[in-house]
Amino acid sequence: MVHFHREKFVTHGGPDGGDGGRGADVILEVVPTMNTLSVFRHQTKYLAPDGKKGGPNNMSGRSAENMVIKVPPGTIVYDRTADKFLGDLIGPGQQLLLAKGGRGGRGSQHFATAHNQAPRTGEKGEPGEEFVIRLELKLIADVGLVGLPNAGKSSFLAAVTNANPKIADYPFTTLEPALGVAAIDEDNSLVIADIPGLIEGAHRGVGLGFAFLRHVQRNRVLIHMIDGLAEDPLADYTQINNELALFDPKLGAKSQVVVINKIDLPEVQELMPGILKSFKKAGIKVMTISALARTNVKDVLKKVQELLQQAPPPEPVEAELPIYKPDEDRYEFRIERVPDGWQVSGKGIERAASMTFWEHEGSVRRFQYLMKKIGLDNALRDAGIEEGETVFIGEFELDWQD
Ligand SMILES: Nc1nc2c(ncn2[C@@H]2O[C@H](COP(=O)(O)OP(=O)(O)OP(=O)(O)O)[C@@H](O)[C@H]2O)c(=O)[nH]1
Ligand SMILES: [Mg+2]
Repeated sequence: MVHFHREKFVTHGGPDGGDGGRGADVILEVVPTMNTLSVFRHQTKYLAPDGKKGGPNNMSGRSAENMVIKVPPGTIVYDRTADKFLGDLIGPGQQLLLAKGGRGGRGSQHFATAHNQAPRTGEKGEPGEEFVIRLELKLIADVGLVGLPNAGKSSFLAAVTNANPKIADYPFTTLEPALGVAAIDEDNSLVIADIPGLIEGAHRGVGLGFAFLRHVQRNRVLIHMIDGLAEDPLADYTQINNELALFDPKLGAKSQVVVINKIDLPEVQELMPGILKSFKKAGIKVMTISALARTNVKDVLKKVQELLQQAPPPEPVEAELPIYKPDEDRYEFRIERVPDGWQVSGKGIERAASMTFWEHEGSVRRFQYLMKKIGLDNALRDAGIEEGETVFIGEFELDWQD
């Protein structure tokens, strides 16, 4: 605000225009109860409010309240335009500062000097930041269900959790990873991810393998489900483990509960002694269950819990949150000859132009001073600018008077 102090009996009050309030920051925050990004289908644009204007009597405007956008745990944030990773949001309450609100413009109170006691100048608020972002969700489940298609992974999830996945007698029934929550007791529950069936070549992306294996990276313990009806269960087991290890050695090293399913079927019961023998020979401990009849399923959860207690905590896939730093070359600029004048571009100078009140002489003088200080003046002269030509800076047009 540009304002002069006015009081009865005070003839010449000093400048007393207050500062503007700062604009709101846009912040992403993890809310543990969310588990999809579906809200962003409906709302795709978020505009944080401006700060309030400054008032007379040096009254600063109120800063705007920050805008907090809720996201589920496991959200990965990219700057879409630059295709740059911005952050990985995992823990409850974790925040990522996306766009900083602009600083409020300084009011006229700041512009009085020994020479100019009555400055008719103020400053506009700093422009805020604007971003196009891309959000990706990596499900965070402590436990992942892996195995070949049709092994009975979704049936197991349905047996032990509140989830209601599609189950069918053909491979590739599950097309997208999904979560279920298994209640262990009053205080404890396990989040289990049903991963679509993995096939040979999954580590190279076959059968959408990349998309699925990325989810498995976040799991701390795996339930490896094997179809008791398979021709060679041990070969199936080896194949899945190969795919895991080829995609990421750390995946291959995760603890597993190996489970042979469908023991309710008489054929499987007949095959079982042979199956158990082959696994024992290979030194692999297995559990046997029926997801359909819910036989032994609770024992699997108990074993999983035991392993979870020993498993390392989940590690973020990308290491750290980025830290916002001021641009080092804020006032770098470029000059270009254009048909009707000279185009000056540069983030800092464009920002300064947008913060200038062109109708106030003092504000314009400040801008001119900046042009001189960063060498833009001389650069334009060197480039051959002539009296009366137009200089374009951002959306502004200035007349060049030497
Ligand atoms: N008899 C019997 N059939 C089962 C059992 N578990 C699963 N099935 C059957 O096996 C078939 C595949 O089960 P799903 O749970 O869909 O298998 P999945 O591993 O999720 O399969 P994909 O999603 O395709 O990878 C279905 O017809 C199930 O009814 C079981 O314990 N006993
Ligand atoms: Mg399934």
